[in-house]
Amino acid sequence: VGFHSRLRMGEYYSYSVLSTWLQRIAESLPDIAKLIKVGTTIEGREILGLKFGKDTPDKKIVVIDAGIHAREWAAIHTASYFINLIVNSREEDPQIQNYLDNIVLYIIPVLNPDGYEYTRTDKTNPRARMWRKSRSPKACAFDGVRNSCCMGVDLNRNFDFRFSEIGASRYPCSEIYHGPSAFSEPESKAYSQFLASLQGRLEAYITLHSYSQLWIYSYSHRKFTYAPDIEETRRVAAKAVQELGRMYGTKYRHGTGPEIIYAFSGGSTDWAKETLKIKYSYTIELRPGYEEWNGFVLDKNQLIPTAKETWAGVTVVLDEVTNQ
Ligand code: ING
Ligand code: ZN
Repeated sequence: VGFHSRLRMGEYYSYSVLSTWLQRIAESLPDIAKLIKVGTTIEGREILGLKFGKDTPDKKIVVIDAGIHAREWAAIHTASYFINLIVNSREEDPQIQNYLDNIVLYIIPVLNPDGYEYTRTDKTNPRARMWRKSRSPKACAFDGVRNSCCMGVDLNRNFDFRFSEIGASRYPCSEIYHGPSAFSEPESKAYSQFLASLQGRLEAYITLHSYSQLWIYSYSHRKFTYAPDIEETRRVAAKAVQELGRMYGTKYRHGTGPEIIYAFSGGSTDWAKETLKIKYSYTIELRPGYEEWNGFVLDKNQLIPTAKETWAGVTVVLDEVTNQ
């Protein structure tokens, strides 16, 4: 494995370093990894990911992403850690070998690279670190007092599932601005098309967020409104949070959005569950717990434990898909 195909884990990296890293992995390990381009952001960055495992038409597909929200750095680190683990531990780890042989696994570590790069400018603009949305141009709306104009769309409110119904805002200056219409944004539009292109074989979709230590499933727009396979969805989620907790004792709760946090619509997992009819569709909120005040800034010494325990939970889903 050559230059730049190894990154030390437990650190944060720029999107350009991460992109080069993904390219080098694909170049040096063509038998197990392929570089994929999901689409292009509003500022012109390529949304890149890796596809692991030899693709044959009978294999089931799992997609894992992170970084749809710019400030959720621990999620981006966790997805990067998964890539690093697959690349560097596959020879000693029979479980990873099993995945590489029997399923196709896509990992897209940064869905919103424009936003992520913006949060990395916090040295010159202290407020930037807490940016959540994309970096789409200013939109304006009269908010009752004045006409207010702001940049960015909450990409996890821009999916075509019960668009704008609940837990989302029509004001561009809101953190949870849903955008002018469903899939109005190039990032969410390209990603939905990418996921849709896998339909039929896509068995699991997992999106990593932070924070609150939650394992969330569908549907999240209304209480007591469940998606098909709810029993199976709950069973696997319960097992996943149990396995996750076995490592360091981290306590997760599982349930639909309104059951355990709040109702919202326009998110990627509900859209994927309903439109693509995938069996397992989970939003995972990583460390720290919800009682923490500013959990988006996770101490560096917690990054590797966070990623390790999350992998333990995610392997429960991967095992279900692999051994079906
Ligand atoms: N949280 C998710 C968000 O998009 C969420 C919360 C996801 C709620 C799924 C309900 C269902 O708001 C973060 N931290 O972004
Ligand atoms: Zn988030």
